[in-house]
Amino acid sequence: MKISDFRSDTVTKPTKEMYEAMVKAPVGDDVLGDDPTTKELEKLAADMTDFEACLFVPSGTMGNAIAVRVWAEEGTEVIVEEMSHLYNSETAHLAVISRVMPRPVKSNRGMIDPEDLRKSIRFQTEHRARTSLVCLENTHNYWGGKALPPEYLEEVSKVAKEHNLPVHLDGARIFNAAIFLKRDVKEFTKHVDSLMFCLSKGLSCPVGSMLCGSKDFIEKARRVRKMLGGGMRQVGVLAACGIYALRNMVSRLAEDHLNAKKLAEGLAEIPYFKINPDDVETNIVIVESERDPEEVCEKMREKGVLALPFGPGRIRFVTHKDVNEEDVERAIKVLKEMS
Ligand code: TLP
Repeated sequence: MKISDFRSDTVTKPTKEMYEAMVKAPVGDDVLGDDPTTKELEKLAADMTDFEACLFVPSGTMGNAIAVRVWAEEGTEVIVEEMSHLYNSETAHLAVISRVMPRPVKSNRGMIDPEDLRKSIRFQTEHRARTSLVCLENTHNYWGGKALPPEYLEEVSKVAKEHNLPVHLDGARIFNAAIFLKRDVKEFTKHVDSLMFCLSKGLSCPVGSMLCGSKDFIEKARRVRKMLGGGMRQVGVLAACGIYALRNMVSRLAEDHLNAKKLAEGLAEIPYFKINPDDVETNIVIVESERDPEEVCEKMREKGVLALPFGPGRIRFVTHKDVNEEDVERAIKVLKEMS
C-alpha cells in the first residue's frame, strides 16, 4: 500500500543528488580537523547565516543542548517560551546536561511579549538565581509552524542586550520562516547570538544540524560536542548532503507551504476538526480534533495516511518534499470517508 507520510518533515529521504554527493565527498577525520567536506559545509552555513563560525552536529537536540551548556552557567535560569521544543521535547537536557532552571514564559504564537520578557529577567540575590540566556524558536513547531519576523527578534534582542543576556534561536526550520516571510535568513540571524538549524527536516538530509555563532562560541561548542559523544570522524559523507541541501533545497520549501495550505483548507471541511487555514503559514498544520487523536490517526494509518497525535485533542500534519498534492488530496479524501 502506498503511504502518505505527514508525521514530520524529518521523514524525508535524501535525494538522488545527495547520494551522488555522498559517494564523491572527500573525507578525513573531522575530530582531528581533517574533513574537507565538513569544513566546507561549516563555512557555507556561516556565510549564509552571517555568523563567524558553524559546527556540524548530529541532531537539533544536541545543537540546542550544546548552546545552552555554552551560554548558561550552572545554577542560573534560562528563559524559554512555554511551548518550545527545547523546553518540552528535549528530554530535560536543561536540567541534566546544563543544570539550569528553565523559566517558561507564555507567548502568543511563539512571540513572548517583550514586556513579559523584561519582567521575567531576574538578578542574582542571596535567594535567587540570575537569568543567563533567552531562547526562542522560529518557526514555532507547537504553535503550528508560525514564523517570527526579524522585527520581533530585534525587539527581543534589545531587551536582552539591556540586561547583557545572549539570545539563542532554535531555528530548526528557520529557512521555512525566511521563505514564508520572503526575507533573507541573515535578517533573522543578525538579532541573535547563536542559532541552531536542522538539515534533516524540510531540507531533506538524512542526518544533521548546524550550530552557528561567534568563533569563540563555536570553539567552546566543539568541546561540548566531543563531551556529549558527538565528535564524528569521516562525517563528510553526511556534510556533503548538507552542502547540496543549502544550495538546492531551500527555495522549494515554498511548495511545502502551498501544500500545507491546501491540506488545511481540506481539513477545515472535516466536521470533527477545527482549524483556520488562514493561521497556516509554513509546513505545519495542527488541527483540534473532537475525536480521539490516537483513534483518528490509527484509522488513517489503516488507509495509508500517517499523521501524529500531538497532545490532548490535537493532530499534527507536516508537509515536505516526499508528499505532494496527490497525497494531500488523498489525506482529505480518507478523512472525509471516515466522517
Ligand atoms: N522536532 C520533531 C519532534 O521532536 C517533534 C518534529 O517532528 O517536529 N527544535 C525544533 C523546533 C524541532 O521541531 C525539533 C524536532 C528539534 C529542535 C530537535 O531536532 P532533532 O530531532 O534533530 O533532535
